[in-house]
Amino acid sequence: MDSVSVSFDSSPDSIARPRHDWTRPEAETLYDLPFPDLLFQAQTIHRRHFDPNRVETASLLSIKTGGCPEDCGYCAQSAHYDAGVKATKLMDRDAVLETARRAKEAGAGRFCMAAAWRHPKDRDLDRVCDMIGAVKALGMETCATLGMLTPEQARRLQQAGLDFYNHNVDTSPEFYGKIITTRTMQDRIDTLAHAREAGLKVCCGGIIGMGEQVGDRLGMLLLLANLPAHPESVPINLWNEVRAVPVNDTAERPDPIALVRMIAVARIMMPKSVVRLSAGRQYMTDELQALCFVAGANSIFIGDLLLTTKNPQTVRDAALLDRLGMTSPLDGAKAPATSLI
Ligand code: SAM
Ligand code: DTB
Ligand code: SF4
Repeated sequence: MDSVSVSFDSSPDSIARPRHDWTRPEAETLYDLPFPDLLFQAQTIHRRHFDPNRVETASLLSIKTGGCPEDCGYCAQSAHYDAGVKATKLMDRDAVLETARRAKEAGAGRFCMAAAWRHPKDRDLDRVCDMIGAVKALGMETCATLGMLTPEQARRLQQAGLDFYNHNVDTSPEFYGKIITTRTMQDRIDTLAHAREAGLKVCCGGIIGMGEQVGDRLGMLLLLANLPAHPESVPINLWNEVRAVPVNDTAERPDPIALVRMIAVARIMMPKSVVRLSAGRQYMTDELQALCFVAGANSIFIGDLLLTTKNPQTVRDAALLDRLGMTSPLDGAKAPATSLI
């Protein structure tokens, strides 16, 4: 690997055009850089494209929980496992809108509506489109994650005012089959293409800590960075523990330094993408989160509940960002909320 060099062309042309031809040896070379060199490279690139002192905030709402026919081995909402999550029907529009209003007041810039579906039925999509229009009218960015989409469904969501579609690749192509059998990686890539072709911005990332190797984490980043267009948003989730799901048999909490290295490599390979430190912040110290921000993470979920699992309290997030002298939409929030639900 010593013979591989990764060039950091600083010409205006290279800054304007992110690469889509990353190789595994290049990703490994970056990952293995001495930590100060890696963070310096990541910070340098981060500063070209973003305010380095600012993080975005998004809030999540599970608009339809549990009973999902998919067998994702990490997920509390799969009907294949008994994680103790009660299945619910699709929420009604007014309840969703009220939660979005409170999320905005608490300092969320984006509102992400999640449903535990393999794919939406057209009848349900009508209702979700209605919710999207109403949330958008509050002046928030909108995101939805509803499972696989047809090209037509993606177009309808875009026309309803949806800004982002979240659909994760979850892990490397090689590790994928150990975690999910009911949906292929190609199915996911097809849905991402449908979202993209419909004019939606793409939010796509994955999970670490499920027992994968560092090579798998880099394999996931290579897949994302070599898509025809980089996802505008890249969520990096640390597996949030859920009982009675298969991932319990293989899960291993990653070394915190390995997480920072991975964030830094994501920042370098996808220089213009917002990298979200997503699930799993409940296990992270303030110092680790601070290092992740230095490495190029620039978005978080706020609110003490993600979908079925915990997230740090918004007051703690606001205090951390304040101690770091960083800005976020939390600064303008009316009152720091302890719960958004
Ligand atoms: N059902 C839809 C789908 O999977 O396409 C959308 C919701 S699903 C919960 C969205 C993503 O959340 C998953 O793809 C996975 O990356 C992440 N996720 C789910 N459970 C998680 C857990 N326990 N810890 C960390 N991330 C998780
Ligand atoms: C993403 O990558 N992380 C969010 C969002 N996209 C939908 C979901 C995290 C879910 C964590 C597990 C849970 O709360 O059930
Ligand atoms: Fe269903 Fe999404 Fe959970 Fe997979 S991650 S089981 S598709 S809710």
